[in-house]
Amino acid sequence: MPTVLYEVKGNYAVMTISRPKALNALNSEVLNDLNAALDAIDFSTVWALVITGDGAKSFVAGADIAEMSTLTPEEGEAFGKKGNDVFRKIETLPIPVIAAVNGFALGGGNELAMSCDIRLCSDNALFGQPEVGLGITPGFGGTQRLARLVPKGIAKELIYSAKNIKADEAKAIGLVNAVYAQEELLPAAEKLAAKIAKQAPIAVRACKKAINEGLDVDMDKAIVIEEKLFGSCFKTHDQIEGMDAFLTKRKEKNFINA
Ligand code: DAK
Repeated sequence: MPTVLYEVKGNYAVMTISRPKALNALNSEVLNDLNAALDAIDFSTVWALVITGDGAKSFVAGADIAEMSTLTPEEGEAFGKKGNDVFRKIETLPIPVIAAVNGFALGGGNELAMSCDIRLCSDNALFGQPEVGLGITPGFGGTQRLARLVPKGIAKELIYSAKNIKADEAKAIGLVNAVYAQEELLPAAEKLAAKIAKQAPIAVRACKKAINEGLDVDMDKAIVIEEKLFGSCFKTHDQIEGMDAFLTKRKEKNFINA
């Protein structure tokens, strides 16, 4: 049985981490399945992705503690690299990725959510980086992404104290965009994915690249990144279609990702 399920719904898709007996904790098998599922996405037709966890209790309860407990330093580094490579793949995926956080997002679970572009959560969600309580540091980018997503002092407090926070606090610090009742979460995430997938995909992808790459450099360089991506949109089918629809007052647009 694959531990990652994948369903295409029109121009967006839903990927579900499914290892319910361990609250969807990330072992090597899940990381390998996630990597393979990401590699199999057909970006010519899938224009946005939702990632969620199986069940109503847990998004991902972290990296698998049983698997990690016996690792040597070398094996620990290799395990960290496997997770980091997959999470970086999500972060740099050409299309927007929405995390629908349906419960526990602890350790590697919070790190997975933070690799996505946008986070929505259920009202029973719980976020945290409990690693220091296990005698390790966050290993899938937690120290880096949390400190970039929320104020640095808050990131440090959460990481140093292994404190968990509930959905409303996650919203208050900007870790998630919105909180929903459990049964409303996936529909809301899918509605957002569908709305994104209605826009011109080449433009949406260029925006993701501009934001991600621009934030890593100073403003002078960042503006040039935007200029080049802006320029690359012109004379594409989707730019001509989008502007023609506006100028001819036409509601329906036929974007083709070219
Ligand atoms: N790993 C393995 N199994 C887990 C798990 C996890 N992270 N979380 C839950 N499970 C398993 C439990 O062992 C239990 O299995 P059985 O005993 O039934 O066989 C089953 O899921 C149900 O869990 P509970 O019975 O504990 O359920 P509760 O509702 O009572 O509690 C809980 C839910 C999420 C509060 C609790 O399970 C919990 O505290 N889980 C651990 C959460 C956690 O500490 N997560 C962070 C893991 S550390 C690195 C690479 C990566 C990382 C670090 C470094 N490098 C290479 C440097 C990442 C680290 C982490 O993510």
